[in-house]
Amino acid sequence: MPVPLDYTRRTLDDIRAGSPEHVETLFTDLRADFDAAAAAVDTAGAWKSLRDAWLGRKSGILSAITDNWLKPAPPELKRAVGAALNQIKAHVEAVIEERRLAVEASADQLALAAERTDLSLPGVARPIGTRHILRQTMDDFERIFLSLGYSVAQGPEIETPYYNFEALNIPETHPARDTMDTFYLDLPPGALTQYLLRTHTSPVQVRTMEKQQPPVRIIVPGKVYRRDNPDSTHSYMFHQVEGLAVDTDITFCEFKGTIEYFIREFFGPKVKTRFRPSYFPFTEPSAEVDASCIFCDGAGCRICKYSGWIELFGSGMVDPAVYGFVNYDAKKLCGFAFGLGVDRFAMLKYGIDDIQLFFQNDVRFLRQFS
Ligand code: 2NL
Repeated sequence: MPVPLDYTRRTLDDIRAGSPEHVETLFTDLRADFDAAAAAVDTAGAWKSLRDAWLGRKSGILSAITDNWLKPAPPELKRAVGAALNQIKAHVEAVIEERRLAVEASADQLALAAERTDLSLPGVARPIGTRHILRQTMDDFERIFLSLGYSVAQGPEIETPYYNFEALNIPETHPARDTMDTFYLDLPPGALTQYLLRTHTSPVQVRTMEKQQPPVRIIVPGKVYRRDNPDSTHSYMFHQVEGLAVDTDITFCEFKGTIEYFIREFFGPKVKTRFRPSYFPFTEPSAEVDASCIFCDGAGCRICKYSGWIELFGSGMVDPAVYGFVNYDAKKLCGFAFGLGVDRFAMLKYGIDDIQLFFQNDVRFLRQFS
């Protein structure tokens, strides 16, 4: 804000020629000019310009007025000009300080407004995942068997024919090799061993028995693979839990009691169990385990094909031939084993009619089991 030189020159003449009243008018006009300029100040930059324009030592308006009005004033007006100058100086200094506080306060207000968090805004709803229903089902199996003193064992999904078949008493010519249509891996040139994707989790039990002397009580949850055409009850990858108990004094009674306890823990206390004779190469005797239909309580319905029973899984007393492969003494040891489809159990328990739903990962399906 440059000093209005014209104004000071004109007023200098006015002061030389004027009366005390005239001096008062000049200072009133000057004050009005300042007040208008001060009122317009709304930023830190404008405030600095105002201060420099009016209070600057060398080129400020008040310095100019001291030089141009007070010094050359005739003796009879010097007192009036001096008093008026002191007054306006005090006024200018006070108002400039006042404006500084006001500008700083409004800058603070702006900064605060920009930083303000609106606590009434709704939060961002983040979708929360759930454990997959198959994982939940396997966790249930693990909980039940851990409570009976079993441990959880795991092993490779890529296996050799020895662990997947031979050691389970399924020789090369055995028809069971065909029924469990197997994925064989391409042989690298010069490879001596054939590899395959395990068709059941039994090889993990074999590996456990190789490493550990009885007593053995384990369950083995995991993925298994079979060359099935996908439909609502088949998938080339599904989940199994197998169980194995081997000790010196295990009876068929412990076997039945364990299975019945497990079925009731899983499906509820009302469910009845029945054992039907069956055949597996790795158990003798073998039994198919049925449960009374959980949909009709055994009365007969479409799901159980009006039989009142639902086939659940296979089981049996471990065939002594299996012990031979793991250097267990078949004369002193006894045990039982079972193998069940986790996917099938989950479908029955939660009324799911298509196994493919487990693997499509549609959150509308998955989040129903949170
Ligand atoms: C089924 C039912 C079964 C076993 C798996 C097993 C494992 C060892 C020894 C003896 Cl190491 N048995 N597992 C026993 C009975 C049934 O699975 O439907 N499998 C084809």
